[in-house]
Amino acid sequence: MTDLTHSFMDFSLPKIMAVLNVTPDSFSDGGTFYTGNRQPDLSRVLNRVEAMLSEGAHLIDVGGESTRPGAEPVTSEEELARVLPVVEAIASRFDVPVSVDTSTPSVIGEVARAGASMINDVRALRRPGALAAAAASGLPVCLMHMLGEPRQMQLNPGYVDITADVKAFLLERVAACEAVGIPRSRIILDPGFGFGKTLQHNMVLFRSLPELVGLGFPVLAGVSRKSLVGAILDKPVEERMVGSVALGMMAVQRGVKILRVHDISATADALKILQAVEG
Ligand code: 8Y4
Repeated sequence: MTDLTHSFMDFSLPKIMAVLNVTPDSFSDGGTFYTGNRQPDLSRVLNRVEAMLSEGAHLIDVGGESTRPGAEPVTSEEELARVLPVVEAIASRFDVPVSVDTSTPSVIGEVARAGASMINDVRALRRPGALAAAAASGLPVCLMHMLGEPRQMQLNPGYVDITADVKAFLLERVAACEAVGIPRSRIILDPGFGFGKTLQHNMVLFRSLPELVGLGFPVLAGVSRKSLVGAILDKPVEERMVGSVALGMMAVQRGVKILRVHDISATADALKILQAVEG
């Protein structure tokens, strides 16, 4: 484990994970780094990363697969072509941990070699070969709860008890990790807001964040610009910053240690206020 990985697993203060989408069809952050075809424009990516760091990002989450509802799957070759050059470029030029939003075993292996510091898997290492690849990488992993697959996850999500179901799912994935030699000290948990959940499910799950935190793992949460914010405010994605930051601070007050966000400087300011008051 590198020093970078070590310092990044120190959660005495909450951390800002900044979203860096390298998909040609990303809708949530407006910007695309694609000019021509297959590969993102690296100089533009690096400029964006520099800005993210100056705004207060602690961790950059690079994603090459669109996980928005209804999105078509990409091949592992395509995903690798999007993500690997970006991870290499960031890791070699900046002293910031890079997390990679991927479920693909070959991508896990390649980005680990390229200097990534964490694997962020919305499928919680359920793809065949993903557990073994993550174990071999030696990297920390974020295990996220999702009901079904992005293509159909919002069609008719149903739970017996959303909080109990999410906890049981995550604990089963923790056990699967431990069985392949990924130690508990390398595991981060995430309830997966918006992934196969109605507004009502998201709200109940949000209120039970302290219970999830009580499992003893660092908890990551992504609420930034999501439909739960939009549904509460009745606002489109480009008008959800304030609501996202407000909900993010409430998550931190409930024990969340990593916030996955689009609006970095606004989140950094809000966290400073929170810390100044709470000491
Ligand atoms: C507007 C903006 C509407 C963004 C929807 C979205 C999470 C995640 C995503 C999360 C972890 C997204 C990759 C979905 N969300 N990883 N990834 N936790 N660990 N949707 O909540 O941002 S992508």
